[in-house]
Amino acid sequence: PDHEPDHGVAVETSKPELKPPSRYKVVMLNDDYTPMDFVVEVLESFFSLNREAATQVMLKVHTEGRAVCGVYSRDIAETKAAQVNDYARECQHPLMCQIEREA
Ligand code: TYC
Repeated sequence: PDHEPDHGVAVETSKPELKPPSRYKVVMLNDDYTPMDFVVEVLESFFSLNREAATQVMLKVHTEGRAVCGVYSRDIAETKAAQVNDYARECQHPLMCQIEREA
């Protein structure tokens, strides 16, 4: 015969997804009011940075206006930015994070 008979085994026929999912940067923005030690504490607790790395990121935001805190899947990046913004507001600081799709 030209081809084997159908034995009823299900075969995946959908088109394979070839592109990997986009990654998103969580970017922290400078402001004039949030205390430096609060920013360091936030970077340590929400982005798993040690004191030294958190201090470096905080100083980069302070001097350059913004810095990347981490790069994640879209869901994780959105959640981290929202958690930081909610926590900062709870503590009555204007500290802000936003997310940006990686180039
Ligand atoms: N610029 C703030 C100050 O002088 C410190 C600061 C750093 C605020 C980083 C926000 O994301 C920030 N107290």
